[in-house]
Amino acid sequence: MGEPESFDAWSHARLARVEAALQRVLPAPDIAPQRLHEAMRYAVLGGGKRVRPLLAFAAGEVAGAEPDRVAMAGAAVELIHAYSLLHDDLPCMDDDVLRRGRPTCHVEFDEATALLAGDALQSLAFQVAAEYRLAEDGIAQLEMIRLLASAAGSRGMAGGQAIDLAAIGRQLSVPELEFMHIHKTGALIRAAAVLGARCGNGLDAGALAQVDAYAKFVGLAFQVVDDVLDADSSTATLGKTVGKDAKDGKPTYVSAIGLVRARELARGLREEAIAAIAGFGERALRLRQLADFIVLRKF
Ligand code: GRG
Repeated sequence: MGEPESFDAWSHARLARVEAALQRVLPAPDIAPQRLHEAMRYAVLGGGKRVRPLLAFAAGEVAGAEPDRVAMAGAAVELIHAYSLLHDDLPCMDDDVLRRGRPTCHVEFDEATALLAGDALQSLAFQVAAEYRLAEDGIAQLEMIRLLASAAGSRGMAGGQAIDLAAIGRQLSVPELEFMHIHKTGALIRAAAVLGARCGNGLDAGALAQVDAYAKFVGLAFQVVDDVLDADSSTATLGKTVGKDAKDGKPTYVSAIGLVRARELARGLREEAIAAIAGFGERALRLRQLADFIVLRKF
């Protein structure tokens, strides 16, 4: 066997598959109601790192999953992610005007359209998860849909957002920050990896738990790095308003422990993530590379 392709080549090929899946499932802009469909497409197709679908692909490789299935599972997760960013940017939440280097959806369209576009993206995610074959049998697929719903709901991402909103103006301890982010950002990242693994049928419960543990550490590392970048990067590089969390009185890892220790924390979480999947050997190459990408990223 020759050298594996570079991480860049691997991720470009998977990104192309996810974009194709998203293009396929999003309603065309000329279908009525046109403005709503245009807003949905604007929120989803305007860039983004697609970290969650890439995690699904990397975990899918451990489980021998078919790429077409993983692309649809990854697209479903990305639709939920796009809805969450869209609603997070609304005036009743973060009230932000810039996302992925462009005006946020409610600025480009209007608030009511943006709200509805988020609602419709969430519904579309579950439609996709139910409509396309993701697993060998219906029971396995039902469990995947349940997992996605639970990760997006009040015991997952939406719950984390509620904790986040309630924390404005308070400094949280590191365990409190961790609790918030395990829900707000971590739940969907974990779901992405586990769904990718479940698209294959090669992993038993113990191995799935290892993928989940990896994704829990990676999800936290992702958030710590997000806080570091928010304090130490530029609006031009990130394509979103930097320093906004501090300005809005939101607790962050940087405000809790400072930049240097936050960077150390991210590196430590990366090591824990990689240790969690040590048993998979070379099959976990892409999971290891993604952990590196998440911790070393500059945007
Ligand atoms: C509104 C129910 C509801 C939830 C919103 C995820 C979230 C909850 C809000 C996003 C706020 C935020 C900036 C969190 C920091 C981590 C994060 C999720 C960053 C954005 O994700 P990326 O970096 O974005 O993957 P791209 O644009 O690359 O897709």
